[in-house]
Amino acid sequence: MSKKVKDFGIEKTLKNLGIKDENKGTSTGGKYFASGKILESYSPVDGNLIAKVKTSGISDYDKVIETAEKAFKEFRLIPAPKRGEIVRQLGQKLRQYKDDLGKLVSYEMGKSLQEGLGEVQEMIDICDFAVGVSRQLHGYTMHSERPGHRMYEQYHPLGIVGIITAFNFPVAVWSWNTALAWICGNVTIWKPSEKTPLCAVACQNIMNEVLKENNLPEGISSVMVADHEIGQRLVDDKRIALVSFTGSTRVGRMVSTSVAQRFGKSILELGGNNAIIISKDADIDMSIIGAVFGAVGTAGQRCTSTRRLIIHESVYDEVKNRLAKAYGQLKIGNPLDESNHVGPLIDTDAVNMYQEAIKKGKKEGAKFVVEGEVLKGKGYESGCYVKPCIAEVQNSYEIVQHETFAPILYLIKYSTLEEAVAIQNDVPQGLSSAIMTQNLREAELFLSHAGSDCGIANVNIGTSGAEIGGAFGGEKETGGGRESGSDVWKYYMRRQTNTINYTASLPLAQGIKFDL
Ligand code: UN1
Repeated sequence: MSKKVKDFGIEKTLKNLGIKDENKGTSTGGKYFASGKILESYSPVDGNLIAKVKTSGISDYDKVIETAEKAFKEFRLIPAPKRGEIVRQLGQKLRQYKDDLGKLVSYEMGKSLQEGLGEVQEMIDICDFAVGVSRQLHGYTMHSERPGHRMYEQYHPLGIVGIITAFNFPVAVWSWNTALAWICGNVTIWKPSEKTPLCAVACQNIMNEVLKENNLPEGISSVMVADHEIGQRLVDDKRIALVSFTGSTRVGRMVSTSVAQRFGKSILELGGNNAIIISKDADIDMSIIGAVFGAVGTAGQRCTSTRRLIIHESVYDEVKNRLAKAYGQLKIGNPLDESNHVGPLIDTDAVNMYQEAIKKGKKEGAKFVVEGEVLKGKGYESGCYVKPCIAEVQNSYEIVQHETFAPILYLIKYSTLEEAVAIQNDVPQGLSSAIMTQNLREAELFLSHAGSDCGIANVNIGTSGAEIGGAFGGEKETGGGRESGSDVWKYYMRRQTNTINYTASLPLAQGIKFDL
């Protein structure tokens, strides 16, 4: 381990989280096992090898599924509020491990320490939320058309829930899915991103403590650090009742098709192409902060990152100049050093995509207000640090229609609000959107059926940083799924309608006569 790693106390963090130099990548709640190839996790922060993980092979996969199937039969018998108690204990453990887990997220993924800690806070919040929901898994009761009959709906657990997550939220997205899946009586199998395997092992270690302390059987919470072949197996496997997938629209399309082929259920949380409309009536100070955080937070690698600013012509130059000034003050560097605003991209492939997008944009006519650049020299040895950039574009450019996971912000000018809304909606994706305005008419129009077509629409808030209490997800090529708050638990259960006759006769519905 390099000196640099020691400087930020990473060695101690890894130890506290139970991460060794060499780890095995499969656990069903107890001892780890693995028969696949070795995966090395390098930090984008300094390019150092953090640790190795032996991945799950096919035989491990079968063992995980069989253990999960067995565990489900037991776990579904535990009353929902008691399952909530398990989730409550996970929330407590996460409070205890918050500093270490937040730091590991920052070091393995590259987001700022503040954002790493924020991600763990989202995990704690969803646990608290799920504990409450565990006492509220309710259905409707209806009046039957027949006398002496009662009708109602109830919800039952699905079985095994497969969770496939992306590198950019390497711990929180697992917890959104798993906390709800568990209170609903399901068991979960997690296939994390191969880019952030240690975050997954750390979470499983924390959950394993909870399972052990409660004498619960193996198979309720499993992790498989594995490649895409195992991922595909999970997607195709009839025994997996629900697949929750977070990732690109390209892969999501394949996942959704495969799951639909076997009539499985899926929750898709795919790409975004999120815009903030900055109106003539916007508070400009607030708009600048919202736009800059939205665009450069997590180095532009959130699915909710702000990619487009649609700015009214009367304030366009002012906003452009102030953004350029703000970008000039951004400090880019080690995300564990809290004086830096922007950390690295996840890897050099992401850097290449950033460069490609800039090149493509220029070819299409983008005019760069703040130029992009790959940073070199001291502190940037990993090769993953880039300069956030800003370009003036037309919304119709192919590159603007595309989600590039990097800090590239596009500026587009508008003159009427109807035009701004049309531009905002004129992309294939539909995750998050926002308007900055102090004008009630504009705000309400933006939120109306004639306004934003996204799953998330905010007023005087940026596009990222959603709270867990609301349903999270988006329309169109974002996939239509919803995760975390509100009544999203219903996605993790199957609905059953029950009609009970408590009379001595058997009247048929719709008044049909059938006498023998
Ligand atoms: C994601 O980028 O996949 O709203 C999730 C946000 C976070 C979650 C983002 N709460 O930005």
